[in-house]
Amino acid sequence: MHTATPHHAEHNAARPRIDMGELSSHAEGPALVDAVATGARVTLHWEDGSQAHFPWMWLRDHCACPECRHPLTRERLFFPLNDIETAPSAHVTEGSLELIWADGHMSRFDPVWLYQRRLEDTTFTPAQVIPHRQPWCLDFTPERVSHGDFINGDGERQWLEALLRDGLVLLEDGPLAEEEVSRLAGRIGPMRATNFGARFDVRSKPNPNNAAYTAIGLALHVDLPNWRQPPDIQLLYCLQNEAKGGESTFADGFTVAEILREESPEHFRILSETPIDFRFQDEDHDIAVRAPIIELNEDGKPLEIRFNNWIRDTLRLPLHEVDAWYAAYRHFWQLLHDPRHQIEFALEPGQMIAFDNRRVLHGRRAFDPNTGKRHLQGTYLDLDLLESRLRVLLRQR
Ligand SMILES: O=C(O)CCC(=O)C(=O)O
Ligand SMILES: [Fe+2]
Ligand SMILES: [Zn+2]
Repeated sequence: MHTATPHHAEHNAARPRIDMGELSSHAEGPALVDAVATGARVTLHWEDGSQAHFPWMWLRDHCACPECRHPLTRERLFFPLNDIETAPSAHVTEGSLELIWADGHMSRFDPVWLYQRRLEDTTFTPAQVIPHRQPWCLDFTPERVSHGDFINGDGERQWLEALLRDGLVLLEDGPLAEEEVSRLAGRIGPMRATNFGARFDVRSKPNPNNAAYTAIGLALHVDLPNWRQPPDIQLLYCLQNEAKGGESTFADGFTVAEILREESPEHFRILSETPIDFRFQDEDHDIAVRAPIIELNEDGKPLEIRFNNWIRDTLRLPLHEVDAWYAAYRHFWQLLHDPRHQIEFALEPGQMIAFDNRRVLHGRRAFDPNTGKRHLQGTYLDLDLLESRLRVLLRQR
């Protein structure tokens, strides 16, 4: 984009906010050679021989002048509420498309910006920097990023990409400092607060309101599936782990759901089509939702796993569905806890595990609080903020 003349850059500098980082590094593209007005649209021709049509209404809506897009917030100010009754005059001026509308308003468009947005080319998506989710293979081990690299080097980007791709990433060699988890989370965005607070301590407590705050072993689970919107990302920072036991376990819920589908399409169907109740209650709260254990997206792929046996509520199903539901649940449970689908390791003090709580299940072995202390500090983050942080980091390169 910065191949534009100064005059051009001035007029077309403000363009949709999502493009700011992306386009500055993809400045090259064919020159615009011709603009031919035909009815309710214009046909543009580029020097590489390609052509594309743009409706007048679309162009008017995307005008990036300071009247149509706020020069500081970069947000759209124009409302597309009136149809375009009179076609504007259209010219290629100093390489850009210049339109003068019936009311005298002028719009200028960068040729490469338009080229990348040819409406005939439906492959254009602005967010290619976000890695695709990759299912775990049988010998999956989490990527490790050192705390020092995260703070001072390229480690934060590597950490974000691994977390988005694998749903699990290990940070290591961090300080044994209270609240380090909050400081790390703060780089990404505000912590997602729940009924357990924004930042919680995981250790054996005298009057626990949650299985995590005891010393018992925790079978694989996701946190807070009793919320309509469970937390996306969980961070657990290890400060002490001297007690005997207490190893962490993880499984990729999406991968195991696919294995369930292969082994028993009927069990998969039951768990993905049958909503059940989840509910947490203590002195101050009663948070409940009804949803299936495996939620699918519109392509039939797993989108969210709700698996947490402690806060599964009374099973409220028609009598004839009950036995089949338990058989399906047992099957999924066994596959998740199959050592081939699970990874296990002890967190060391100074390590932080981060995982996608709506995809990857976590658990821990029982520990014996008489043999030493075990203390983790945890918090949650929103996936939107992770993706945002990655886009911003890549924009600065
Ligand atoms: O103690 C652990 O390792 C995990 C506890 C847990 O499940 C949690 O904090 O959500
Ligand atoms: Fe948990
Ligand atoms: Zn304008």
